[in-house]
Amino acid sequence: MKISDAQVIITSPGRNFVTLMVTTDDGVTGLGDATVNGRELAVASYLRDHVAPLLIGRDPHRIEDTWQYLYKGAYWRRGPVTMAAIAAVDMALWDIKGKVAGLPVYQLLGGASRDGVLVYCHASGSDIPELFDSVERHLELGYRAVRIQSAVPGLGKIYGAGPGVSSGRYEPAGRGAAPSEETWDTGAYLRHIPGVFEKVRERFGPDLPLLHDAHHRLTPIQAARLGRDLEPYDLFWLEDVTPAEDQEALRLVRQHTTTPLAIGEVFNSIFDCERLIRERLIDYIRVAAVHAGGITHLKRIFALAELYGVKSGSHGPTDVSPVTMAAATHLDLAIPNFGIQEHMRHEPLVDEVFPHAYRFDDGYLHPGDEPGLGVRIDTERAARYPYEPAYLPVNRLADGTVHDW
Ligand code: KDG
Ligand code: MG
Repeated sequence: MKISDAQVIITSPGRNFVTLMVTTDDGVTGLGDATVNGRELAVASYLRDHVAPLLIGRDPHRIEDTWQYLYKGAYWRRGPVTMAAIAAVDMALWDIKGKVAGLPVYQLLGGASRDGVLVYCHASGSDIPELFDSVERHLELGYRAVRIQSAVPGLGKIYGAGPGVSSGRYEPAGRGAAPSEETWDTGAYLRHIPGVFEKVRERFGPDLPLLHDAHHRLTPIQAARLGRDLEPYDLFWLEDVTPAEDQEALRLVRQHTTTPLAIGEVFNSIFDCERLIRERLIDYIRVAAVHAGGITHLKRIFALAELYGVKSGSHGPTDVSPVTMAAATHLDLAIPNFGIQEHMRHEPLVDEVFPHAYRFDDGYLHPGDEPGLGVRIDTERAARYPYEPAYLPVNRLADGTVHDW
């Protein structure tokens, strides 16, 4: 069996997705996600111009060898573009292997270690009543863990919360030639957020697992204070408190708080997480299959994490495609140190372009039992939605300084 074709498909059913479709000489196809939000065309070019031609004629069953070939063989290692391209190939080859074996990918990974994958949803609001409505709506849908985001008085719309942001949606601020800009004030945020959690706990009780994302916006000492101030509200995790490239920052945060810490959605290699895991500076590692080298590399990261009592918490926003959600769910079902999986519902149009076997039921995701990853792409529908430039917003302080997020 040989790879005979590798096509890059860019589609924008409400938002952009880059998908690799690998085909073998006996007609088996595999899909991989290569979407890097706001930088989609860079990965598409990397795949089309530099990777697809190298795949032709290769044995699709040699997943590890192909991974090493694309990683070590390129000389230029790591980085979101390279690792998303490798991830797409990797997912597509696991998909093919599953289809050839007649087994869902989780069976190839050792079989199910649990019956379903606990997920958390996103609730947000401009004010407390809107936030409560959002939490209630998600609980009615069956979610058993909820991430809480809130607008901050005095600030306008901030990423993922605030006037004009419908809860559950977490998209780029708009499609256009340039990113929109938002204004940020860490002091106002730190004064507001603990009160939000106090009210949420009063309303929804002590048992509901609650999470929060600080989007890398705090200094270490600010993050330490936030973690300490949130301790009475018993968070499941506090995510991305400091800029992720500064691994040492989390040591300081750790010294001041017992609030569990999670980070990793912007990581693309085991080397980005190794110190955080080995020195037990975090509790959950949040790498995504698409941004960190696919199933093969995530498996390696989670195996390292297992040694140190760190659990998985894969990134699963709407800007990763259903192919990544499927890859994550297969892995989550199989690994021993699964923690939780992020789950934002894609818009119905996205699910029409990417029909999938994974399903949400009563707070849990299950990958389904179709051979391979269990996701298809409807190429005719995909072609109806051409690429549109879209960017994440840029974050500035009141004086105009560009700020982390
Ligand atoms: O593309 C960026 C988004 O995926 C990210 O901002 C979402 O922070 C996020 C999350 O936790 O889902
Ligand atoms: Mg996040």
